[in-house]
This record gives sequence, C-alpha cells and structure tokens, in this order.
Amino acid sequence: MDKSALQIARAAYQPKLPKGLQGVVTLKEGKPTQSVGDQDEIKKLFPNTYGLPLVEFVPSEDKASDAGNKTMNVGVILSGGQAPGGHNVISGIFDGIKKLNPANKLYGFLLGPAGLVNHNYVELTAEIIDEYRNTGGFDIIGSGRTKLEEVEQFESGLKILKELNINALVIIGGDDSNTNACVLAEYYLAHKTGIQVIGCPKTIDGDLKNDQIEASFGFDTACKTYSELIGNIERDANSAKKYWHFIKLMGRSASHIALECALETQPNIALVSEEIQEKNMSLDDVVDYIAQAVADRAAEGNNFGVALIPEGLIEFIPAVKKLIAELNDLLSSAEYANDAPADRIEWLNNKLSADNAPVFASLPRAFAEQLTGERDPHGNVQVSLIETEKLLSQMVAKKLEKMKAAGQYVGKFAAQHHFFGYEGRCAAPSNFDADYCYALGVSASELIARGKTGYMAIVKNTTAPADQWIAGGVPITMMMNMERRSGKMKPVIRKALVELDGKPFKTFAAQRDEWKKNTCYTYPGPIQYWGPAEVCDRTTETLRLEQTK
Ligand code: FBP
Repeated sequence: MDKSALQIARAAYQPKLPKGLQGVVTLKEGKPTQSVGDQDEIKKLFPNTYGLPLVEFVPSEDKASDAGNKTMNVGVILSGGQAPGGHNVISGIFDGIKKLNPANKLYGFLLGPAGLVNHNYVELTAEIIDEYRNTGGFDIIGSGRTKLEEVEQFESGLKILKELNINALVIIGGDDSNTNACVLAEYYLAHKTGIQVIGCPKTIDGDLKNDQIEASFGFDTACKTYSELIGNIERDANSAKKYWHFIKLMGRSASHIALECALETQPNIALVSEEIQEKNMSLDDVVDYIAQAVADRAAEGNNFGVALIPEGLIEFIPAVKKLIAELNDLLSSAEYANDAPADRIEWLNNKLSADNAPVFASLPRAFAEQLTGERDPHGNVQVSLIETEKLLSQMVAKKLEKMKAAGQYVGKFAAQHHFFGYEGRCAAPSNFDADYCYALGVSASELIARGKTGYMAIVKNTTAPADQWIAGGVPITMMMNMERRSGKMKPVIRKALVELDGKPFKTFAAQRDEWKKNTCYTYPGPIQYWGPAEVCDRTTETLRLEQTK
C-alpha cells in the first residue's frame, strides 16, 4: 500500500493513555445505578443488566492485573456512519487484550452488524492493525447500518461467536447501536451464553453524550476539519467581497456540529435547529432572518457573508416537521404502493391534509422531490440528501427582490453553496480523538477481562491532559428511558440535542449579533498533529465550555 509522508509519520504516534490504564490496572466499583427515566419499565425489560454499578480503572501498585490472564477472544463491529478514531478504538482493544494475554485474538465482523449475522469476519492480526493505527475511516473492517434487534439475528450471531470461541463483542456505534448492544447483552446473559457485549460511543454528530459520556468520538476531528474549511471560505468571502456562502453541515438531527463550527469560526449567521423549534419559527421566518442580515450588511457596503445551516434544520421547523410526518405515512401506505403514481408530487398534493398541502405546495419542485425521496432503513428522511442550503438561498434571493422593490434593500446578492459532511467523517483523527479512541478501546478490553457486560466504555475528565483522564464503564441501562419509536414505546438511550440554556449555545447567542453585523471571522486552520499542546491537543469549544464549571 502506498502511503503519504503524513501517513508514515502519523503511524508512529503513540496515543496518550490515562494513568488508570497504564501499567497494571485495577477496577474500582461505584454504587448501583438507575436509568435516567422510566425506571420500572427499564428494569423490567433488562432484569439482568439493570442497576449495575459505574466502574472506574485506577492505577495499581500490584504486580499482576486483578483481571487475571485467562485467554479470551473478542469480536468487534463498526456500526453506522464513519467517525474519525474508529481504527484507534480497534487498535486499543487489540493492544489491551494482547497485554492481558498474547494468545488472545481479535475478530472484526465485516460491514457492520450484518457481518455478525451473516458470518463475515476477519481475524485482525498485528500486521493488519499496524496498517491502520491513527488513521481515519472505518475501512479496516467496513461499517453498515443493519439494525441488530431481532432474536433470529442474535441467534445467528451466537452461532459464529461460539464457533470462533469469542467471549465478548464490542459494538462501536451511536445511540441506536448502543441501545441494541444493551438488548443483545441482556439476551446473551438471560440465555446464559457466556458472551459479553460492550458498547463504545461513536458519532460525529455529537448527540451521544450525557452525565457519563463527555463526547462521542469523531466529533472533535470532524468539527475541526469543517472549521478549517469554513475559515478558508470566510477568508475568501472577505477577500472577494462578492458572495454569500451557504454552508450546510452534517449532524442529522442535533445542531452540535453547526454550533461548534460557529464558535470556532464566528460566521455572520449560524442557525441552530433546536432554537428554531423552540421559537416555533416558520420557513418564512428563517428566510426573513437571513434576508434582513444580508440587507443590513449590504447597507454597510458588505455584499458578502457566511451562513451555517445544520443538516436537520427542516425537520425542526414545526410546520415542515408536521408535513414530513404525513408524507412518511402516505409514502409508506398500501394506497401509494398500489397506485404507483407516475408523478409522485402531484399524487401527494392531492392526498395531503388541508394543513399540510399549502406548506408542500410552497416548496420549490426540486426540494419537494428531495423531501419525498427514498427513506433510510429506519424510515427517516435522509437529511444529508436534502439541499436545504440551496432552498434557503433561493428563498432569500426572492425575498431580497421584494425588499429591493419596496426600497428596503440596496445591494447585490450572489450565493455559493457547500455541504460539509463526508469531508470530515474519515479525516485522520486529531490528537484528541486518537488518544480518546485508543483509551476507549483499552478500557473496553479491561471491562471484558473483568466479565462486564451491558456496559459502554467511557473516558472522563477529557479537558485535562490525557494522563489525568479517567477511564471506566457505564451500565448502558443507566442512560435509558422509554420513547415512542415507529408508533411503539421502546427503551432507548436519550439523544442529546443542543441545550438552549447550556454554555455553548449561550456563548454563541451572546456574540452572534456582533458577528452578523460586522466581519469577525476567525481562522482555525488545519488540524495540527505536532507542535505546542495548546494547538495540537485542544478540545472542541463545546467540550471546553460544557466542562468548565
Ligand atoms: P451516525 O449517527 O451513524 O454516526 O451517522 C451520522 C451521519 O454522518 C449523519 O451526520 C448523516 O446525516 C448521516 O450519517 C449520513 O448517512 P450516510 O452515511 O448513510 O449517508
């Protein structure tokens, strides 16, 4: 395999580990836990994995690990969207289990949970692992979005796990995948299979966090990658002074990425979906807000600007959200399947309720097509395929024409469009993600060695230098509550949306009017791997603000 100079140098990077995971490791158990909500229901659904204690790894003076050195084989699965650092979680697990006993083996299931169900796997040897240390991507074993939730899948998985003599499975995924990891842990425990299941918090979206999980891995690198690009665009905008750049940022539902990038780059506008929902804003309200900012800047002679738009925005505009819910029902109906209409848009126009039909009719045709396109495996709109940035800029242009005619706007408006998502999901992990992920992997191996199941590996105190980080595990049931999903109440890990009374949003809100009117851009530049710690080991602003008391 040909390698770039950076790849070669970066392969030699030794991730920093918390003190508690260096040398001989000892486990400290906390008090029994309970779920964040709906305790009785969650306890009933998870009788074997409910109420387990929080655990922490602490340095030990002992000569040998309290986990002993029994042989153990481990399987690993990457689930869902790529996130920088996945390869380091896997190398952390590998090094962790080999340290406990060199005879231990690690198997990777290919292309996500489907690899377990369909028995596609590879043994991850030292040679393979060394090729992937500190690299971005999930290509070591690939990823996939198959949901692990049916008993037949659990049983099929069990067969191959038994055949390979695997005693523990690590599922690296987001909130849904970790919820499913917990269901699987409970099932394997209840059926006395002897197989443990451990989760790992992954997603660039940053929405898998709570009192126990400070950040999901990949968020740091993805945001820094996007912020570099946004900073470059800001400098271009401020040099040419002739374009408004509309930049959509990934994140599916939550606006954590857009908010973090705003804190990093101080754009003229950054929309936060959670706020738009809270204020019950319509699409027109959002357009008016942007158009007014364009007009105000034009009045000062600034016919340029940068606007950040979170990917999930349209689902948070209450009227559009209602429309999407009805579209989902109509598109999955037997009537739609039987009619198989040649013109989907016209068919929907005729079927929509009186409330939703005018909202649908007001959308440009291209956008209506995207909104009614193929759903993801969970029946959700694929927000990454919807060009919200173009919709907004077209609507803003129309609004500005009207304002011009009414003498409320004098200026020129030309828009450029960008969508940053895939650009950052496989970037080479920042030092933070490289260290954090490696520690998560080692932590997972130590949890396994102690027979834990139904836990997620965690690392806390992450705004301190890495050797002061605290590694351990949290019972997954502790993070659960009951929520309605596809019409049924289900136990799920609570998704973390942007908190409007949280420090990151408040810090942004206190400055945004200044950024909107004036040109206050900041230029974060590319991720640095070598150099002063304040540059190379910096966390996200979100994490710094959330963890500063
Ligand atoms: P995960 O939640 O699985 O980590 O994926 C996040 C994400 O990157 C979203 O930000 C985005 O909407 C989606 O994946 C895109 O999915 P796909 O890779 O299937 O296009």
